[in-house]
Amino acid sequence: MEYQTIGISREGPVAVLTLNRPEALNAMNSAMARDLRQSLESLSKDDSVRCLVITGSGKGFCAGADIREMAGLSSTEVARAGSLLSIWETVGKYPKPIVAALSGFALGGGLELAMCCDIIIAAQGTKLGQPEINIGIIPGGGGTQRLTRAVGRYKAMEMILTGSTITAEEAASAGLVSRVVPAAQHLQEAMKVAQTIASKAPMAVRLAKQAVSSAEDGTLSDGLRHEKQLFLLLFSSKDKDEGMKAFLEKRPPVFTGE
Ligand code: DAK
Repeated sequence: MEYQTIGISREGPVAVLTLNRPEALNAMNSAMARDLRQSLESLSKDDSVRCLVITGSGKGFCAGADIREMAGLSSTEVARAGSLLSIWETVGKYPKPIVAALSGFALGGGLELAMCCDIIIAAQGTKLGQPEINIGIIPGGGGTQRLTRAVGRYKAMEMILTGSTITAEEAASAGLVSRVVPAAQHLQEAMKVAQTIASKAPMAVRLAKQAVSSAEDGTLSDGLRHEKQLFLLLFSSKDKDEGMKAFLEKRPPVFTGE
């Protein structure tokens, strides 16, 4: 299927979604949110897709929600803007792993989108921030919660209350990005990580993502209980038999997803 605001390509088991409104620094408007949501839904049903990469075309990842579109909206209209409202939730709850490949700008809703992904690779020179305060609003796509969990209260408060940006290197040392790579190599590096993930046992990948995600949701004891259940579940998978057998036989495993 063709979308107007995003591009989709495949490299074997990895699907790449490219935010594609470079004339507006890939600002997320409702058409893009709808395209992204529909493409994510259809990729979630395709078993041959094991991992996704989200990146941006042109000068950067995403400069946030589209201010031109939001400027005239009332709170009731924003609350009714279905796709825009749910895109961060859709990505945040996505069952397959998603790697965000950042360059240029990851601001506002763009940074919130990256924080909904599982791994964030940023090119040197990327600027990250929650500048909503500069236009009289606050983060609404999860930024106050996810940023605080990622970097702690004090760094998050500084970013959100001042609206100032931080560099990719500062973000990496604060734990906000997984890794900083040389300029223009973000997509290539994200693809390498995604291909590595895609080569692992699919059910183990899926449950590992679930288990790590639950560390953010509840108490430590709930999380440990959940991890134990998922861990035991994998002992009834064929891929566990294959993975361990392959190790003992000193050969690469052949995973089937069962
Ligand atoms: N929206 C619309 N257009 C944008 C844009 C944005 N967020 N960011 C950039 N553009 C457009 C610019 O207007 C300009 O278009 P033309 O004037 O050429 O037509 C073009 O992209 C290039 O931008 P600049 O000329 O400004 O480029 P510079 O390199 O000088 O500056 C910049 C780059 C990223 C520093 C600057 O463009 C900038 O400050 N942009 C705004 C960043 C921002 O404030 N982002 C936060 C937006 S608020 C929701 C959940 C979440 C949200 C909303 C709803 N719900 C649950 C409903 C999220 C809200 C936000 O993200």
